[in-house]
Amino acid sequence: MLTLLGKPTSVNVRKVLWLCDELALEIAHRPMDAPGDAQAVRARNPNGLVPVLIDGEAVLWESNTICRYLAARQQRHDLLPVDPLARARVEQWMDWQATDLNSAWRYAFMARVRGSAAHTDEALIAASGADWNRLMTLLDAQLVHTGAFVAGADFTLADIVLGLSANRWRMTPMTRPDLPAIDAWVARLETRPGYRAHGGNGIP
Ligand SMILES: N[C@@H](CCC(=O)N[C@@H](CS)C(=O)NCC(=O)O)C(=O)O
Repeated sequence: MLTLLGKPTSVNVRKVLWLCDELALEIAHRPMDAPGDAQAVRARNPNGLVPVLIDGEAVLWESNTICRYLAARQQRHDLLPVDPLARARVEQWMDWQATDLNSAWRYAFMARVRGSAAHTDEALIAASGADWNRLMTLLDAQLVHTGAFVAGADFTLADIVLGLSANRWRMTPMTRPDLPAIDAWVARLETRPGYRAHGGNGIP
């Protein structure tokens, strides 16, 4: 039995929940919001962060790694191709999401959505928002290029990890450019029950 630890508001936890839906994989989800749960997470992930996946004796953390593991475990080569180049095209966008894109949005999101007292510098909020918009514009151009999904004609893990990011971007109160290819792609994602349940589910 698989168990996933992590609060359902976390984009990183929701990636895994959406993927489990795509894989028709049963998973026990523990939100870890009770007293003492933080210690239980830290005991399994030295970073103290979620998601954490437990598969029998095995414990894994890092959301994109968990997604790669589950897709490979279920031999879903449509989501994570075996061909080295096709796989790299999926992974480059997953890595871009985890590094460049995540670094860009954090300050603006913490300020505008979480109302964090540690993120009140208006110049930094503006800079974060501008960088976030710049990178989403770059993703829009990629979607114009593929005409379908992030890594090409087919739906892959890259669409799951970036679908969550796009939902967050669209739900954060800030100035955004019109990006029609992203809108069209999100409409394609909305046809998938897993996206509706865990991605565009009203939570930024
Ligand atoms: N790079 C990590 C980031 C994990 C992360 O930042 N998780 C957040 C939730 S999205 C977290 O655990 N925050 C602390 C908390 O919820 O207590 C991943 O992709 O799994």
